[in-house]
Amino acid sequence: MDRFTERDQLIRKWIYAAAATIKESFDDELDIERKSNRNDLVTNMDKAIEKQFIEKIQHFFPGERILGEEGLGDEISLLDGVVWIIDPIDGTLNFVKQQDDFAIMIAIYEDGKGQLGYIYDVMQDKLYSARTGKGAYCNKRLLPTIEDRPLKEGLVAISSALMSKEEGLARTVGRASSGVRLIGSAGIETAHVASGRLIGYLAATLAPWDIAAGKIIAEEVGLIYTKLNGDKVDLLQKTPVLVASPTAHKEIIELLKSQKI
Ligand code: 2AM
Ligand code: CA
Ligand code: CA
Ligand code: CA
Repeated sequence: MDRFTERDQLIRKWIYAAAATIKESFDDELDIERKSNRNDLVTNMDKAIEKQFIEKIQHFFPGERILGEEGLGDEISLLDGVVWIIDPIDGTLNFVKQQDDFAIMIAIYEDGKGQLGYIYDVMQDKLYSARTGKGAYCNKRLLPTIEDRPLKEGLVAISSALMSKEEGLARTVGRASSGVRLIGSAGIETAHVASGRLIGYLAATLAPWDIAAGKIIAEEVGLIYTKLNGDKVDLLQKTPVLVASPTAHKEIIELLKSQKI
């Protein structure tokens, strides 16, 4: 058992405990605050779950740095050493409006390299996980390497922020693919690309905690995870993202170039 096996076992336990806390809160009134705009929300649950994780990490792994969306962890400007990246509730708007289609995400990077990634689709009870070099899983099922189909044979998810920024995008990508789907959780959408339900996912300005776990899982099944222009993702920057199977990825980049998006 190496040090990542121990972390893997603990993280799974912590994620299920966090999901139980969230589900138990469904009948309670939420305390909701706006962040950058009226669709960018944070609730008392986002903060409580992030706090739970941080306390556990600090207890078991004192000294390891933590980057959390709600800012209860550390200020991180370099990815040296072991860094935990946490999105306590991904899809907060879905959590508030639908009590569905939200995820808990955790990743561990070491010296900038992804090691462990987890996306837990709470209401579907599906834990997508990956350990770099050891495959990606949905619960206990090993996810096969992605089938490299052309764009026209698959469904594509687009974030609503990107849709409203680029009005023609859904039409362009929709016409070139089997169609467009919107869920509203970067984690769940990325997990669906990794499991083959979607052929690609495009999003505007995702943050490190939106990207960290999904990138590890996606790359483990052979997907290409880049910025919208095809450049490498810088994990510490907010960045537009395209994750897709290799052929579809190439096709989408070409389409975006020809549309000047
Ligand atoms: P969040 O719910 O953790 O904030 C919604 O399309 C997806 O984009 C969610 O995964 C959401 O994560 C993410 N996202 C990133 N930046 C956002 C923002 N400024 N406002 C709303 N959602 C954002
Ligand atoms: Ca948020
Ligand atoms: Ca998020
Ligand atoms: Ca979040």
